[in-house]
Amino acid sequence: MRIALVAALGALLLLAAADTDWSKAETVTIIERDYVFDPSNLTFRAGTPYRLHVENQGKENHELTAPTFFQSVELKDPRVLNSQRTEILVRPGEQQDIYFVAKQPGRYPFTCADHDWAGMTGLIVVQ
Ligand SMILES: [Cu+2]
Repeated sequence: MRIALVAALGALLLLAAADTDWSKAETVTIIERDYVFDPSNLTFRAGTPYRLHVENQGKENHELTAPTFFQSVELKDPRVLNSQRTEILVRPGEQQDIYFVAKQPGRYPFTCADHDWAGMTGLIVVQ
């Protein structure tokens, strides 16, 4: 009896994790230019689904490189990131969406891996 109850609870927890309603995701837009993120500071609430809309309005490729952040979130579709799950590439004039739920409050610095030397950096805060 107790084992069945534990199994049922486990199944419920799994369902809850898989049950994120992405249609309710809040959109946050970040623009990439040569060589800056606008805005460079982003704040998210843990447990809330977001659509992070990344637009490259520059003339060069830009990444949004955030290894610790991307490891710590639930992603709707990890395939939008690179295979190491550390960054997303957006080509000039293109845009990408990352749907995620942040799990862990904290401060997560990010960069464009190609242009951190030029000051293309920012900070994500999860509350
Ligand atoms: Cu860049």
